[in-house]
Amino acid sequence: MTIAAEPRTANGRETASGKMDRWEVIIIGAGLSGMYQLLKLRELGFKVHVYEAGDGVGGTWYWNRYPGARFDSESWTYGFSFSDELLKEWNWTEHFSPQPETLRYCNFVADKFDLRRDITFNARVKAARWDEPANEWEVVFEDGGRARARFLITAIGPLSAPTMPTIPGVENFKGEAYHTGLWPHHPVTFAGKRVAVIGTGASGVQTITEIAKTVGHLTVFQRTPNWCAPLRNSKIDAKTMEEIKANYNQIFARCRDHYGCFIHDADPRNAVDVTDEEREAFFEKTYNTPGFAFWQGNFRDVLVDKRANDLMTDFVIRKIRARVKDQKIADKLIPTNHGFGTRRVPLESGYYEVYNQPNVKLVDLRETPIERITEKGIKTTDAEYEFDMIIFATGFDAITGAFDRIDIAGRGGQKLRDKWADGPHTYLGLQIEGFPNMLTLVGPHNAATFCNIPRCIEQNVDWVTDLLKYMRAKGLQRVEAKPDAEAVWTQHVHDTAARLLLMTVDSWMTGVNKNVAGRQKRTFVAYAGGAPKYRQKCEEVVAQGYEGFSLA
Ligand code: N01
Repeated sequence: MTIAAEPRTANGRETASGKMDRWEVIIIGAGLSGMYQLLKLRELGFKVHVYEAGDGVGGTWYWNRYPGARFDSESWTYGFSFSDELLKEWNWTEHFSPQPETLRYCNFVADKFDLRRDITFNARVKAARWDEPANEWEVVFEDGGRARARFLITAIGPLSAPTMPTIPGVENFKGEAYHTGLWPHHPVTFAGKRVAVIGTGASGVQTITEIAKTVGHLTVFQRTPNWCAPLRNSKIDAKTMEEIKANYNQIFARCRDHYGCFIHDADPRNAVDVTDEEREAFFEKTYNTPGFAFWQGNFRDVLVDKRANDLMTDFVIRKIRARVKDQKIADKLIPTNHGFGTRRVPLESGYYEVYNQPNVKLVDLRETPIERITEKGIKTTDAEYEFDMIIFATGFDAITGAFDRIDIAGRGGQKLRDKWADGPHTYLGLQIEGFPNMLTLVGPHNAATFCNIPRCIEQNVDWVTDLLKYMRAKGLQRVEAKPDAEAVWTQHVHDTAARLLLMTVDSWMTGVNKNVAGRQKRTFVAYAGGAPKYRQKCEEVVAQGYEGFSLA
């Protein structure tokens, strides 16, 4: 069994093996952050180049083309805000855009700003090494090609290192096998097939709901159930799109003020302070509002006060019970080890109803764990199942995983993966002591990982662009976080997360991935202080002459 995206053909510039390219700035990754960073630096006349592992732009939206993949941010809050022209020209057709439309958007941006001429595709970075005497980075590609630059900007995404389960025999299955995060480019059909899905995170929930519409028979292998909330997607007609365009300024201003840059403001009241009737009515209202309203726009105490969270959780239990006919199946679908919203909430469009279909079976791995994967299917402790296809919706080595997959060596040959062995240490989630001139867009400890991501990408990219502009103006060639600034920021990240209920449960947000050695201990890998506070801190650092950085 091989899981890999299609063999790829280049549509950009080729990396010739044995060749050495030279730039002022290298960006790794042509997802949204890499594309915008390229544009900003190119506008300022920097000699900048992007290297991308795939054969097209789009990052997450390039790789995650599994059935049912779509936004859970409102489309019109997700697009880039930096260009009025782009905002005017692009029309979203659904409030929560499906993956093919989002990938079209990424390509539209690349075409409009003629980005491809500065991107090399099919160039997976294998290693990056800081050359102290030369004061520059050398990057090595899988095909043996090399490139050098004064600055290295990682735009490699927080969820871009897919992980397979460490189940014995996983490589033996002879049927079709796909990972949601490496979905092939050719059409995949489900009609008449016996399909298994392992994993019930956001990718699993979307995939299961979509393929249940056409599948012959579906078996879902669930280890930990997740709390889901309804997405409530709908089409955007031409008139609504015009209204959205007329209101973009207000929409982005509202996102700017929100903790995670969504349009769902938390209610200023505490769930524990209102009457039962008021609380129930508000829960009902937000549950019926599209998007993350129920999670992000709920009472202000539901994610920090266990009593409030229990009330919210109880409401969702009643919803699940009402939607699933067989209460024994509902029991399995209701999480018991964490409260609502303390893990990333998958948004769904008929997920629970899938389990009312006669051709869908739920296997609870807490009762009957998988023993091994066989040539024909999956063997649990109580049964052996045969399948035509297995879909691995088993997630990612999140946030630090994509860094670990590149052999990054900084000053004195120190390996980044060694420095981060017990969790990341960063300054502002943008720079790392010992790794001069390397900037990490959407890196660990950065508010962007916990955000309606393009909103925070724009902040990250603008900040990095200003830094490079400042350095050029002052004739500076080297930037590196000071050890004490890094220690203080890292401690602040941990302190900020400590009060959150999400620190009480294992998930990718708390740095846990049972399929990856060394990822068993909880450590908060994003920044939980919220985007407005993060932005303020970044601005203060600049106002103080890049306080906390050594500039030389
Ligand atoms: O990954 P996950 P994901 N045996 O880690 C299970 C974003 N996203 O790809 O919880 C059996 O959430 C694992 O079980 P457990 C979003 O931020 C966004 O679904 O470890 N099961 C879990 O159920 C999201 O949070 C969108 O017990 C195994 C699942 O696999 C993030 O990406 C859409 C197993 C992994 O869930 C990651 O989501 C999709 C094993 N050995 C994703 N190993 C949008 O809507 C793992 N599992 C924009």
